[in-house]
Amino acid sequence: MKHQQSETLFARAGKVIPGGVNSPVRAFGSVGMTPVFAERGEGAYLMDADTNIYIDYINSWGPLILGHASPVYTKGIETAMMRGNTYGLPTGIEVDMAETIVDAVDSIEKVRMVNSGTEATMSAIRLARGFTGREKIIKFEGCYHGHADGLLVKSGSGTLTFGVPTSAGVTEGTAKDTLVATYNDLDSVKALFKSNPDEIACVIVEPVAGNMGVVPPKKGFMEGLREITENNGALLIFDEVITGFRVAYGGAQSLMGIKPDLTCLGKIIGGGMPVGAFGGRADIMDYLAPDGPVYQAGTLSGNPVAMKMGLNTLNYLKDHPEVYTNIENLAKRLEKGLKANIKKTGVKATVNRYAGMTTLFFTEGPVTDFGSVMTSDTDLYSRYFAKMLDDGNLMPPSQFEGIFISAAHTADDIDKTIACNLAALTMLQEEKND
Ligand code: HOZ
Repeated sequence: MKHQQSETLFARAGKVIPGGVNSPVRAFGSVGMTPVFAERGEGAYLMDADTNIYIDYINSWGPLILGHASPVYTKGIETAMMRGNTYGLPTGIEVDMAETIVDAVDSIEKVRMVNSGTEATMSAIRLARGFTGREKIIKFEGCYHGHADGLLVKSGSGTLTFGVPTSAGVTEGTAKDTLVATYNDLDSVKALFKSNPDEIACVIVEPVAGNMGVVPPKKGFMEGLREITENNGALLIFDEVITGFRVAYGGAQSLMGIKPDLTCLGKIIGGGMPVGAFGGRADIMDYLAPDGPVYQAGTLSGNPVAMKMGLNTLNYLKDHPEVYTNIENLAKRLEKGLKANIKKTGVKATVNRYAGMTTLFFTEGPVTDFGSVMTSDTDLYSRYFAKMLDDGNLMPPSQFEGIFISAAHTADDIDKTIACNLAALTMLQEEKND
């Protein structure tokens, strides 16, 4: 495949945009390639600037649950824009959106709209601190909650990909209030509560880790977090920016039967527009200004055009619960195919899956936490990525991200990918034997 146009664009971009991209993972640096520049998308397919066409498994990193350019997202959007695309005043559609979210997610009694997942987690943490009067927080190694200072400590996603899990520019003062526990290890959480009595405001967690690759929670882990936080006067925050409206309409919490105190949302709720939200118990949410002392604001928060696209998506998902079973069935089909290929070729790899979220790790597994994630062979992943790309499959350009399947993918797409995966794994095994 030729990537001439993408290379030319990347060279231009490098002169005016740091690293040539507006978000680091997009630079394809960890797979040693220049990025593919997207030209257009349709359903499960993406066309790049060189007119190469791929089955897309990045799917904008999660928002596109109905695939690219679905008319569902954009229905009535022109009318909404022509009416005025921002006011800095409250609008009826924000109330519709809040009612829809409150109705969908059991633990959310009140919700505030923001513009990104980062804003959602950052604001939820400030609120947890304001509400409890405590300063420290617990996060898990390898979990990523956006790029606010206090959360860029031993985090995942791009920070892991580029080897800066604790970012430069985060002050020691800020980092010291972020305590780091091990995912799927309740003892590590208990130990932190024991050594920091009455100091921990909240535990923030991805109910299904998706930013160190997909790592599902072990049975009892989320229940344990609920119990520990309750017993210690701390809040439990679910970061459902990825899992919200993806693994189920009511989020991962609906599948797990857990009620966090606060939930962070993003991605799908904007239907592809930059939208985030955080919500939860009314007594906590009422601590926000203007009613309470915790300040949080945003000129474009609840933007009417973004709300329209988000609501179009959520309303469709509510009316079409089969989307979730279809996506999960496709993910199961992929998982089965990949596992069979691993067995056939003897490549040391393992597949993690939760609902429609999947990662193929180049390590024998099991992969249950940051430590086991880090045993993955990222060099093998890079070679795998390049071969899959060449054969028309756009996988995430990092070992530490998940594959996203949309409602637009078909069994035929998945079968093509499984066949390409077999070719790629066979190639890797032959290279190893040479
Ligand atoms: N942080 C996102 C992946 N978990 C990547 C966002 C992007 O580059 O668009």
